[in-house]
Amino acid sequence: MNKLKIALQKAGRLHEESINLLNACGFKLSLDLKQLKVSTFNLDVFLLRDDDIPGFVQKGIADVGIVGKNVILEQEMDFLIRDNLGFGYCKLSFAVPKESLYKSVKDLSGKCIATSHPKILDKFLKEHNIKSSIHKISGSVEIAPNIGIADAICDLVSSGRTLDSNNLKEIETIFSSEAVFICQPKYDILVDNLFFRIRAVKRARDNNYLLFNAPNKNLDKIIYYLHKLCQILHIRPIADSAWTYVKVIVPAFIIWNILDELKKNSAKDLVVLPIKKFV
Ligand code: PRT
Ligand code: ZN
Repeated sequence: MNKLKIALQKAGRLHEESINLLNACGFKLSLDLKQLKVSTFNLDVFLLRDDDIPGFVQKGIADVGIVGKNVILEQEMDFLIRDNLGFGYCKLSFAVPKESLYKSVKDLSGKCIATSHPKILDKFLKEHNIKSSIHKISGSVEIAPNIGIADAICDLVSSGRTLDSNNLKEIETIFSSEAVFICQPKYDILVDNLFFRIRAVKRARDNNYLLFNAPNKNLDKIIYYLHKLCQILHIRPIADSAWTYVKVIVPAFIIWNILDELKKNSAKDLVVLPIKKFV
């Protein structure tokens, strides 16, 4: 049987969530993978530096990979991206010393910007007709203004704590990044099957299952409200009562707004359940 070959980050910010996602898709991988290649009966996993993942997929050494969108854009391999994965969120932003007067990237014309993403930065500056010099650094970019080798930085930010502790402030964002699923534009049945499972897991994570009893006097109003936001699965009047039993699938990010609205309309016995898979 052909095995699916997948490239994942060996260690670092995307490692754990990548393994968790694959396990939710039915694979059985340990979180404590020590080797650089791990095989199960249906999978070969290559554990790599994240920067090497796009090249492995582009050359066909791996069928699929999970890597930050920022890495793909920096390596100009956007054609490999199939889907966003909903973790590893960050943004590529410009930051300057807190006391500096630079308010936007336009103010950085003629200045030096340190970055670990020189290609993305160069493209952005050209598109905005800004002439700055680029100082490439592979890591610890935030140190650059403090030691006098750059006026500003262009780097990944998530919580903003690293900027703050290096006396820097964010002034503009180029783009938002997250982990992406990559493969060649033409893919076989094994990849298609994994892609199908990933979508089912993502869809399940993005939604909740909500059950409740609605008072008949407010039922029309409640259903009208839910209709615009959710997928309604089931509406069943409860015999000899003034209540109707309702089951819906609700986007997780608005669950509290929906619960508030249902409470306002005197719904009771509201139960929210996680979904394991949603196909
Ligand atoms: O060893 P390897 O080459 O595989 O790993 P790496 O060191 O290149 O990458 P790693 O593990 O740091 O990040 C992997 C991916 O996670 C990145 O390519 C991004 O897609 C994503 N990601 C999400 C981040 C961050 N958040 C992040 N905050 N990558 C880096 N950072 C760094 C940032 O560069 C800065 O130094 O964290 C610092 C800022 O964090 P906050 O929380 O203080 O803002
Ligand atoms: Zn890296």
